[in-house]
Amino acid sequence: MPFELPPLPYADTALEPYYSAKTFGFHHGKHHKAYVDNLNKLLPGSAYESLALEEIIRATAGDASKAGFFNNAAQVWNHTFFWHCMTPNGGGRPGGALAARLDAAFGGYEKFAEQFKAAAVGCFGSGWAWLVLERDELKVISTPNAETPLAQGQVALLTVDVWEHAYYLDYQNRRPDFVQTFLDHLVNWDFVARNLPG
Ligand code: MN3
Repeated sequence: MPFELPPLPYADTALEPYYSAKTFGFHHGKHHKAYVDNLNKLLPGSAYESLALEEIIRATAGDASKAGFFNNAAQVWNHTFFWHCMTPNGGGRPGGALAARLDAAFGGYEKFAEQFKAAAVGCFGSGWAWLVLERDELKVISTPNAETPLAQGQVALLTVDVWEHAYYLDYQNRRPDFVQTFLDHLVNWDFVARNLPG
């Protein structure tokens, strides 16, 4: 069964002016689609043909000879996850149990935001910044290229894509402005809360 490009969870204009329909046209319509198409070209006749996306990622992680499978499968997963991390009227301080978890782990929302922004801005070249759960601990990490917490025994809670293709049309070279806008106006905290186990 070939994989399909999942639709965006909102209209492509829903996050304007912070994330434009033009960027979605390329980022979802071209980049994300290319990862799906490339994976579908690799799978027939391979050992991974009947596996779920998450299983392909875990089965090929860390194996350089399977980099084509891993990179495309992980990028399909990472992008689908990223779209859900954003919502119209999102961002700012979360409420409820999540706020308490961020307070306990980072010493408050501001400290969390500072760490998340530093990880995103400091990620050299292409990659992702994440809020993850590792065992029972909340952590901010960054991963290069297609690397994903899924392959590292961590539960992904939130991510921002900091490949240039994620922000160049709207923010040009100003990655810090994109990440600040993501935190202030786009984060879907309800989605993040739903990713917390139990
Ligand atoms: Mn991307």
